[in-house]
Amino acid sequence: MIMIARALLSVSDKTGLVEFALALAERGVELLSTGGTAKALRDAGLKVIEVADHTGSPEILDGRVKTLHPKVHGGLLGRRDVADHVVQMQEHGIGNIDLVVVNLYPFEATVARGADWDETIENIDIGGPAMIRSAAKNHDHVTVVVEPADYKDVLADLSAHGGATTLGLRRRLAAKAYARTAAYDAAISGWFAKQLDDTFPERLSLAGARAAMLRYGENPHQSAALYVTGEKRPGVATAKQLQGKELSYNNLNDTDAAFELVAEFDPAEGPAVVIVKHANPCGVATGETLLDAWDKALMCDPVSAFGGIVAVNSTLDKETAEAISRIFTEVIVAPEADEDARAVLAAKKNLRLLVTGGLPDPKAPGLVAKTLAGALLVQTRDTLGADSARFEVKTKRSPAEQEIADLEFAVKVAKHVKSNTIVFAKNGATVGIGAGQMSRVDSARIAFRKAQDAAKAAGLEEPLTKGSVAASDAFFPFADGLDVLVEAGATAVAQPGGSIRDGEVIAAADAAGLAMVFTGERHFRH
Ligand code: 93A
Repeated sequence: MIMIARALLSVSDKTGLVEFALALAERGVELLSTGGTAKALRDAGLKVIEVADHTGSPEILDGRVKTLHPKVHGGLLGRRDVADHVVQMQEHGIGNIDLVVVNLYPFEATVARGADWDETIENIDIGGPAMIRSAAKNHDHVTVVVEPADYKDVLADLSAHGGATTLGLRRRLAAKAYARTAAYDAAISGWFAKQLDDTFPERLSLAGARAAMLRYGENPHQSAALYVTGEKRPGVATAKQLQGKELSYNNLNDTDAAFELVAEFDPAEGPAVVIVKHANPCGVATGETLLDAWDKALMCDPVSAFGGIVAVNSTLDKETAEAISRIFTEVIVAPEADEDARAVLAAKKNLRLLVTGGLPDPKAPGLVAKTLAGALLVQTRDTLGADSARFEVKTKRSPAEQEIADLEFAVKVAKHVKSNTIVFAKNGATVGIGAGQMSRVDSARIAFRKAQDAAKAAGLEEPLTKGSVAASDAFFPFADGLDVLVEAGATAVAQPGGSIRDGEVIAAADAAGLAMVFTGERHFRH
């Protein structure tokens, strides 16, 4: 049991400080403290010893050196169960410090309010992180607290254990302490990178920086950072931002989704365009020209394309840039953008233009991760590409040549749509996308309904799905999903197969005169 006899408090955020210190003092804990913290405690009537008096060294250099002293760090790092440490500490007059309560100079807040260079530098805390790291290393003996939210847990532990803390709590707080110093240093390195790299004027430069703080996460009340893995893969993390506002968390996520999908289309086989909203494509097309591909992609779902992310697989040209800039677009990402395209987009101050210098290889191995409560779920990237050579025809009718090409296209897109996925495609363009539903039949209905809406908006009589093909990311558990595809006017379907009701589904396709192929390859994306 480690009884808390001496605590060192040095905090910038003084929330809850007095109440916490009072509770410690009532337990007979001796309080050491730095200038401002000591004053706050003394003003509240508490008895405090200044660290300067404890060490015999005054705070110097405008407070830059307050706690950087062997009497502080020896008191934090000395092991109480190693005889040699105990002897050395006695020799040097170093007393144990059992509890450290530190929160750091508000570097992030200083940057956020737009402080100048000198003030920002002055807000880099040195002594605070040093104490946090010393105490956390020696958590076998020392308790470290880095934010007011943890005061109550420490007091509860002390009450429950007669003035001592448990190893479990000390370990948890140590882990949190290193997470705090890591995030703090990430914020500092991100700020430096932004200052030094003038090719990324509006955004934190990522080259050389391990992490960049983002303005906020998926929502404004969440904080966020971008950690660069260093993988040499053209994409958002290594892109050059040529113009526009700082990329948000959602922009980064959606732009990545768009670019990874467009990279499935080899530029040697022709231009391709992807429009993404909320990480799902709402229009994907190949075309004779990039402009042609854009027009076809936009046609799929012009309502959702508003405020979207556009990815192209080849050099962005003037005509396409003009067409894209006619609708509100958040981000354009391209391997390259020519001078004319750049000039066109320069007029759209807020639009972010990213150039990546190339396309990622969709077949390159790699890892993807997501978090669970208390765990990290990691898997290899889905590198399986669509290939009609692997299609197995299951129906009486075989798909025609154009149908096969469109089925391959639809499977490529389906891989990048959140499950359950139904993708209708025709002549190298999506004409209806149903994403992210809990039942496959609902995804089919949504894709069909969107195709009806798009046709209406374009003044066409028939839904765009009439005469199209469809791909499903996973097998049809029942024939009901297939019935919707028939109703929508699809003539051919690709799906992995593997359901115990495959027979019923094939029979329904035959009854409607559809051609159906099994890919044998599932592309769940949850
Ligand atoms: O300037 S420092 O990096 N040098 C130090 O030796 C030092 N020791 C504690 N900043 C230092 N601190 C920080 O001072 C703490 O992390 C805390 O944020 C702040 C508390 O100062 P005060 O008690 O004077 O308000």
